Amino acid sequence: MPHANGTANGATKRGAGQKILKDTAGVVQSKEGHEKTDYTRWRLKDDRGCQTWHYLQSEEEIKAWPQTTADKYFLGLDTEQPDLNPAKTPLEAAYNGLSFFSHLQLPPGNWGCEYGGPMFLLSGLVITWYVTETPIPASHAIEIKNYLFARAHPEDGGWGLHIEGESSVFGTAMNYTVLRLLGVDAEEPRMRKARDTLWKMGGALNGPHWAKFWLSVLGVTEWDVVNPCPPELWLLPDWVPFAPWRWWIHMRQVFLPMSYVYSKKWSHPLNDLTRQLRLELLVEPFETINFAARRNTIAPTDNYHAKTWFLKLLFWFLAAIWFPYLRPTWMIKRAEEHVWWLIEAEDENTDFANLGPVNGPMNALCAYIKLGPDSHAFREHVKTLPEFLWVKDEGMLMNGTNGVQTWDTAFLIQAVESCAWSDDEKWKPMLTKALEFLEDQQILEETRDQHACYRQQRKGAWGFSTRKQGYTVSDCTSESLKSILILQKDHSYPAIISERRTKDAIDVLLTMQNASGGCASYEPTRGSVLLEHLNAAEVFGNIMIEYDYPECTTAVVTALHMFQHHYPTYRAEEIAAFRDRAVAYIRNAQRADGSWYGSWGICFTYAGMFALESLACGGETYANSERVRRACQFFLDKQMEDGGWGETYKSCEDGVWNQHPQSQVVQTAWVVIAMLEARYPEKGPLEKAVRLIMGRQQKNGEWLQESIEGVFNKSCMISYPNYKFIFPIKALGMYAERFGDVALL
Ligand code: LAN
Repeated sequence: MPHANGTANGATKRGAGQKILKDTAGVVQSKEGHEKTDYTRWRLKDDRGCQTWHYLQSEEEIKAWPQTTADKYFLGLDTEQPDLNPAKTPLEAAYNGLSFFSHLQLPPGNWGCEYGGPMFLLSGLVITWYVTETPIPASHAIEIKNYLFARAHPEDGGWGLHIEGESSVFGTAMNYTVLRLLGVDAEEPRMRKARDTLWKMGGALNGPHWAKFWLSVLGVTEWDVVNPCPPELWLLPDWVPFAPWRWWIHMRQVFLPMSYVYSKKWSHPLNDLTRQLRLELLVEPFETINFAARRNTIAPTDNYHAKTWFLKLLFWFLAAIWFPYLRPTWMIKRAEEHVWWLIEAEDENTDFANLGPVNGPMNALCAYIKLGPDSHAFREHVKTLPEFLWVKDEGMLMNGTNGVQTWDTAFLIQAVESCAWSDDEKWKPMLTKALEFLEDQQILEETRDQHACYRQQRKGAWGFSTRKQGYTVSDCTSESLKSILILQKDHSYPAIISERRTKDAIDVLLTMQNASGGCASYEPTRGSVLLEHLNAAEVFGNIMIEYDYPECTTAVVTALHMFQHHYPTYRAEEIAAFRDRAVAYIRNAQRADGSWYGSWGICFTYAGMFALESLACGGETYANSERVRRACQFFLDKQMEDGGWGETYKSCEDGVWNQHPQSQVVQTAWVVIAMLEARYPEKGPLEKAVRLIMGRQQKNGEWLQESIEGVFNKSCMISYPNYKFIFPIKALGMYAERFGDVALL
């Protein structure tokens, strides 16, 4: 009989920090005693898009595996890229930018990058490693600590939901815990400062649901503090309006393993360290706390989406009546079995990569609980989890997905095309490799038990990162398809993706439209917006169902448009109807002030670029559309003195434009592209903007990192570091095509 504290599942009592493997060659210690690895020893391996970082130990290894320019760039080391001929014209600037960026292409043909931003991911991973007693390399532990300290809030020493956010209980409690598990002393000054901040916010019991979940797994809090996650919801028939299969995929795939662990009430056995953590994270003595009464306490900093009274009532019923008195044993058994079946299917369908960085560690924990530390499934998880990790100048972080491979590669191809360089001998080898990568990443078959696992059609689709992860995304499929059509049909690149395979992609896209005409991200919307009343995560908005997004819709519209140009007879009527309805959705989604709200990039500048592309694709431009003129006016009103545009991430949180004090290269490029798509007639404002983009370029062709670019769920920001190359290059190319490649600097 497995014991609730998990001892029967392989965990043993101990009081130490994380088990650490000693790969410490080259590690140095500062005067203050802070360790740092030797950055010349780190290498990124990219095996068909599966990216892992390795810390080399011996001189032989170092000789056999030299550090590449890309490695050096990611690590913040000198890339030794020469100064280029100073760019005078837009195309010269694009050329210099592409010269630099081409050195970052990885051997399989893709681009990669850090995909950080969220500050709640590492904790899931490190707690999972800790409670499963998985040893981790010292190099990793050292650099995770460095990253977290580098990203602590400069004033209060805490952490927010994301790297640019204000400190919150979620960020602070979880990252503080990570540091302690990795061996940092509670009395180290930075820890004391973070703890003070946490205590001012009321301690960990004022954290959101996910914080309470992980701390209960760790054994620091009691399970009574976690709002109930009944796995029996998975037994509901499909017609039930709130059945989990209708939820947004990221929510249901997180809820899945969470409900399993919750049902087991599995906790790591208490030891000296976790006993100590109780004192550090909780402001009251553990023994005096009524955990059940703290299920809904939450600090204002963390309460982005307050729970409704309805949800609180539901939780009360589940916690006070259903779980203790009504829940039949047969139902527990069936629910846990079914949930475990779904978890196994997810593991198998993704080769243990899992949908994302939250359900990845949770599924690993479930495999450990169910099958034990020596099971095949658990060992595969341990091998695969490092694919989420990334090393940069500040240390090691956890990416928001297992990479940005397909997405950035598809966009780069389109940026080069905008410069009319697809046939240029100089760039052909780079583009050929990029094409080969996209070919390799197209998903070629459906999942096991597609319908029973509630999976969207995927044969012919592309995902955001890799084929192994294997989740259809509407816009990733579209952008990849467009890039392939550009190279294979508009230019004479080898037709390595057959006509049938492009049609498979179209078949998938045609399943993605909502009744509104818009498209969502992973699958069409499956539930009512009323489900948002069940949003229990507190820290995010709009997470319970799929919504229509101008960005995703545009990508699909433009892909269908391009495809039809080459294959006018294939499913022609359906495509035409799809396009009309999609463009009608885009028109509808415009706000009175001419803008569109962006859900995946910050914010109005991002969505405006896509929406105007959709309208242009349907022949709607500045000359013939009041709507387009309104959109251009919205941007013109926001242009800054220096010619650029800049909005902060607060635009996403508040839903209204928040002016950034500094113009941003990426957002400026988005607006230039938007206005060119709209065929805005005057050169003046665009020329000024292009000058700004060119002026910010470094002598070696690169642009430097500015503010964070991306967002999800309204409140969490995420970095897209390659955008500072891709979109300026595209904007410069489009500008030159329209207004001529004349000297501007
Ligand atoms: C992403 C990254 C890519 C992004 C685009 C393709 C840009 C978008 O147009 C569609 C949605 C998608 C695929 C997307 C969805 C949500 C993701 C996966 C992320 C923003 C990256 C990280 C985020 C994921 C939910 C993070 C884990 C957090 C949870 C709340 C589960």
